[in-house]
Amino acid sequence: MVLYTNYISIYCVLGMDEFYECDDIHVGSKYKHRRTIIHIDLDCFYAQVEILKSPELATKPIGIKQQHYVITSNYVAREYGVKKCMLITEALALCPKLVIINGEDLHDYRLMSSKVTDVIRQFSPKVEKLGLDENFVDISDLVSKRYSEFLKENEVIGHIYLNRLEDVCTCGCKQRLTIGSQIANEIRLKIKADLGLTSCAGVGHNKLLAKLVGPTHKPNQQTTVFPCAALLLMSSLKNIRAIPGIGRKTSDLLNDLGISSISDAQHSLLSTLEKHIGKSQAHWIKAACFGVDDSDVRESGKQQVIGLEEAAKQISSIKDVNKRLVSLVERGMILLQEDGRYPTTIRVSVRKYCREEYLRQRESKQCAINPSLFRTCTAKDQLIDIALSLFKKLVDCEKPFHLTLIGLAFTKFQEEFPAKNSMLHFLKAKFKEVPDEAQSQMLNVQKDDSFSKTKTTGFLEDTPGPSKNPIEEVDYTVLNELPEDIRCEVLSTYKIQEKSPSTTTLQCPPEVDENVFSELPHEIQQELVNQSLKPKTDNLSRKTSKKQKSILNYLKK
Ligand code: DCP
Ligand code: MG
Ligand code: MG
Repeated sequence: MVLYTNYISIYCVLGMDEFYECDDIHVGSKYKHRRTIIHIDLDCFYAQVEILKSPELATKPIGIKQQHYVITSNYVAREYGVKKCMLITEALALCPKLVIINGEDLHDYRLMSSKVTDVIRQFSPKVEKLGLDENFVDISDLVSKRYSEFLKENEVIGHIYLNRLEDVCTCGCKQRLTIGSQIANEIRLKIKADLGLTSCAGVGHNKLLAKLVGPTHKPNQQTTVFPCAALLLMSSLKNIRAIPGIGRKTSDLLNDLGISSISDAQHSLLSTLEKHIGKSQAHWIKAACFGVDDSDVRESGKQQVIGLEEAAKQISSIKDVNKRLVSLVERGMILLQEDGRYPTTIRVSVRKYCREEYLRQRESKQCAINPSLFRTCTAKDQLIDIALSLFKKLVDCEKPFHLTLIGLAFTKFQEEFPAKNSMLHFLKAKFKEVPDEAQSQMLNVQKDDSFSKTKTTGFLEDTPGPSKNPIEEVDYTVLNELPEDIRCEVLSTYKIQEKSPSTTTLQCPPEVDENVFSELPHEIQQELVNQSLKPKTDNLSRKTSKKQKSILNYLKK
């Protein structure tokens, strides 16, 4: 078996083309050191937001509470030993003057969080939001632009991890990361100037190293790790769980194999890891232990989940559950209104009490909801009913129960309310037999990773929501008999296009199968004919035409 120090010497000799030889695997990166990534984490985030609202608090020790815990505190309070997730009673014993502020309403934190992400996006569009106070930003393109102007005397801004900056590698990573440190400083200054918040940054050639190096100097500081110190940074971690992405479940499995430190994992046999935690996870962990991480900064769009939770010591009566679900639905509806999109799925989660902490896992049930529900004045009541029925699938209310958390989440959003006869709606119905993945590609639906991990049993999963939706019920014969003004109102309310009573036979486009074409509704036939005939004129129409053609392609012979 090769000792850890040998890896360093392998690295030093190989420089840019580094790879690490384990017993049975070469760990290397396809990107090598070409990328420059910054991880930004705001200092005592919730506390800073509260101080912005009440500046007189700045010099006082403050703690933000949720339930019975201080979930964060400012750095004045940290001087007294007040830490995150400490019981309020403990915190007050350490710091009797601690000002406690309720942090259960996340509204202001969410708002500030998106403002911070917007500031970071001004430097690069490749920004991935992580929770409320962290962002990764891939600034490789910006660094390339500045690379040609790089002067020898340019210096790293902030700390250099372990002051290690040897000229071993000739790929240009030293210059790139130096420029990266300058950009990190600019971003942090801009966040401070525009929003009044201080932050910490980590700069590295991959996400893992950037995230791990950031907290080595806190608060309001930044640190850059150069490739020559990557292995030292990894080895500084006390436990394998310190690698972001390794949770309790995986670390328990690894512990069972006798792996608890980074060094243990570096020296473990890949085949053994694969057998116990799966191939992809095994490769990822093995690489991560050597500071290798090829994961991309995934641009965050809007939130994929809008969720809220209520944690408590004991929730054990249906009355209490009802009260909490009502509050969750009310708060959730406010967030949805602010977001502006329509969810098509609702999820209820619970955490059942268990003496063994590691067994206290969340369980959830979800079902589809028809977005039209949000246009009715009974939306709140309907959502409460649905949430309660999902809850009853999770917990047998006939028997005594003890929960420590109830959560409600809305997911699978759509920007607009779909009209019954839209192309998308029609194709969605038609695609029922097409496998999920193919559908996503055709309809350009983004997959929600966090969602796929949810434990579901299929309850109501395929129910398309309340069936008595007025839009679904529109009958064109009835519609055409309505007085003109009422018909127009119905049509405009539901964005339905008027169906001509005398539909002329349309010529099937050459690329579409005649049999399929003849089965389509007239308005969709018309749309396909239009698409087929549409000339490409400008950029905009080229874009649209590309999207439409994908539907046309699907129906091609
Ligand atoms: N938070 C929470 N529950 C926790 C931990 C944190 O709700 N168990 C909230 C409060 C924090 C915010 O998330 O302000 C960000 O978490 P961080 O871990 O980044 O902590 P802070 O930003 O508060 O402090 P630091 O300066 O250490 O980053
Ligand atoms: Mg933070
Ligand atoms: Mg954080």
